Amino acid sequence: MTPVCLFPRQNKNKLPPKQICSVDSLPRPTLIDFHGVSMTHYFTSNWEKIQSFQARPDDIVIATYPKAGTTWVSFILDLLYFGQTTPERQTSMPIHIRVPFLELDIPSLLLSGTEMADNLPTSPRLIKTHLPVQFLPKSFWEQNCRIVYVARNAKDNAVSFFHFDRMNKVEPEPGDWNSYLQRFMDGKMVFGSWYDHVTGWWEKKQTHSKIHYMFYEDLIEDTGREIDQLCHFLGLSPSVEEKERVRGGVQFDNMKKDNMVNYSTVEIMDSKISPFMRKGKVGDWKNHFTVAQNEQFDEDYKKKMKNTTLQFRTEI
Ligand code: PPS
Repeated sequence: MTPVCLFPRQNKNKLPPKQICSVDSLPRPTLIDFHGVSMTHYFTSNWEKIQSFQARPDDIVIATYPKAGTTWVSFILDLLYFGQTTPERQTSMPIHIRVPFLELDIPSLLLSGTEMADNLPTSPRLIKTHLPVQFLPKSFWEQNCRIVYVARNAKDNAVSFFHFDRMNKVEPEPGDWNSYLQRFMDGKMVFGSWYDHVTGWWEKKQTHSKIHYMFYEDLIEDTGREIDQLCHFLGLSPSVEEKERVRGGVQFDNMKKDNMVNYSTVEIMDSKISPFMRKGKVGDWKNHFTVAQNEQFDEDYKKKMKNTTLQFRTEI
């Protein structure tokens, strides 16, 4: 069996890779019903440690439904905080090590997300999660941590998730697009229903001032404006030049060719099937939805979203 390295060799202060088995020996997981939310065991097997995770007041949580722009915002935050002080991070440390994925637990392949977060040497610590709001470890609320939530319109989110599930060997088999879209509408996806996720965090934001709720479509429309608003929320005041450097660095084409943020070093993902940095557009759903699928989706969407003030743009 060939050992597989999820991470390139690292320097001191960076966590060592853990490599016990080959990715190919891991079967694709099946969905389980976990307290009413569809999940796979890769995100629930470490549940006690996740729930008892000790947050620090300056931790920053990047919370999203999968494929909403997590990596984009993670990279923006990483550059804002550490781009100038420790530029070597950008060339030697993949983004999933800089910003650990709290609930990820594949013991035979890598350190758990909680271990990686516990060992982060940075201040603040940037921590990624896809957990629905009701599952966020209570310590983050107790410590009154800042939370950046990113949401993306349902149609593009579903398309991006479909291609991700095709290429990611630790996701459930996606099946064909038509059945996948039906599962998306039924909430039978890893991390559950998109509708519950985005509205659950939206409702929480109405009473919790430490949540900054962002939209992928706004980031596409005007990345600089969104960086300004993020800085305001975080209490950061970078120079105009620094903000411009961040804005330029996080453009899709730059991230796509940057091995430290494009997940090409992560062997559970097969970028020959579909690259992680796939299209990065608003409206790609039009290349996937048939007219009938679109009508059915819109009708169902209206029912599911009728009680929320949350609005999305499916084109800009
Ligand atoms: S994950 O696996 O949940 O962390 O994925 P996530 O990072 O949330 O989402 C991946 C999608 O975000 C797109 N992306 C970007 N779009 C535009 N500009 C930039 N800089 C950018 N960075 C990431 C990425 O291409 C995925 O979307 P699709 O539609 O599949 O291309």
